[in-house]
Amino acid sequence: MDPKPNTVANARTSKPFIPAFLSVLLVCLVAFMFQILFFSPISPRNLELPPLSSFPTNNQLQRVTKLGEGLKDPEDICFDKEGTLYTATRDGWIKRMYRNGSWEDWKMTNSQTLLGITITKEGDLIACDSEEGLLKVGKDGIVVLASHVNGSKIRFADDVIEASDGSLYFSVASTKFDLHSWYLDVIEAKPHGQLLKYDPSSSETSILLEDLAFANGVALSRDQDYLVVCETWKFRCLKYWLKGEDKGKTEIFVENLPGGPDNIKLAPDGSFWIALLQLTSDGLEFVHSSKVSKHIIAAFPKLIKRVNGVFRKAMVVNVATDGKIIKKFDDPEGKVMTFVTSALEFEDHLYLGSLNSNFVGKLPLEDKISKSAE
Ligand SMILES: *[C@@H]1O[C@H](CO)[C@@H](O)[C@H](O)[C@H]1NC(C)=O
Ligand SMILES: *[C@@H]1O[C@H](CO)[C@@H](O)[C@H](O)[C@H]1NC(C)=O
Ligand SMILES: [Ca+2]
Repeated sequence: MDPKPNTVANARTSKPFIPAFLSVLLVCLVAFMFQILFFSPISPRNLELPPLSSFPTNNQLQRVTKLGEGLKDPEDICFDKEGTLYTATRDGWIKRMYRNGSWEDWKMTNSQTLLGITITKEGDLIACDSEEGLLKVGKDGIVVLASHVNGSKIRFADDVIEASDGSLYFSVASTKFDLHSWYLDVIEAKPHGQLLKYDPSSSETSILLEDLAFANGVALSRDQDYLVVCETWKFRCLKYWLKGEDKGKTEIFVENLPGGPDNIKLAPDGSFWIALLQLTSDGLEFVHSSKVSKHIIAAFPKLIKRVNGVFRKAMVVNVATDGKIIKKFDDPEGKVMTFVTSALEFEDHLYLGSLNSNFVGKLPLEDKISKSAE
């Protein structure tokens, strides 16, 4: 066989072959992009990320002890009057841990979409079900308290708190996206969140605030004169006045947080603990500056894991009533905990919930413990 004629033939055909190949590739690419843009589930907007935090990073969250290992993604925690800890897990159980450390499968809700929980004065547990709305779990079994507001189904209820008059204030993270595609709300960067109020005397639910940027944690101030609601992808929390001359008005409580605020809890001293999601990274900074990359990520959800830091780190902050950060605890490499969504102070310890851990974290607050020992 003589390879020469072949080589000549190849040389002859390769010339028109390359432009033809390229144009086919180009057509495919254009069709592909058209497909991605045309069928995109999002209509995105660019977003500026907050400046880098000057607060130094530490390893404090790596010191947690693990409670109830085997729990499935305990997003939130609360305590009742007896000091029993409750958490809702992804398998549908509300589980609880007695003071003596023993755990009990308390109630089966048959819901895989439970998020924020709180205990009422009456001793019932209220849970946000991101598909059903607001649930009451207690002596009477499981009751849906609120499933609709202003004629629309309540979607993606996220966190709830009870005021002393029995009103339940709760957040809707997004009226457009659901729990499983929460990151689409983040990369779309348009506000679809709400703050709602359930009035137990009329059983009515009303809208207090709309157009919130992924409304997440809600907490009441110690005097219940205002409520704080977190806007995750705006890296800030808002103060909504419940009493006084500013009643019904909203102002910024804290902004430029070093992460996206998830749940927020009132601390015994009147300050707040906020769990922060790692929604800043070089990758995300690029994504938030490019609508095309947002559409591509929406078409290939697996890409989000590459730029999304929530599965790689954990961070919580303690914020004073004037909005200043007092303390910050990190697990910067995600060695022990990642995706921490809740931080609750109880008897000189911080209890931590997470959407990517199989336990509740417990961290001694050394400064408080040494103070009470003095
Ligand atoms: C812990 O306390 C609960 C409730 O009082 C009780 O039912 C349980 O048996 C106790 N467990 C242990 C190991 O003492
Ligand atoms: C309630 O629904 C009505 C009719 O759909 C609408 O016009 C109104 O703006 C809604 N109110 C709020 C607070 O969203
Ligand atoms: Ca939450």
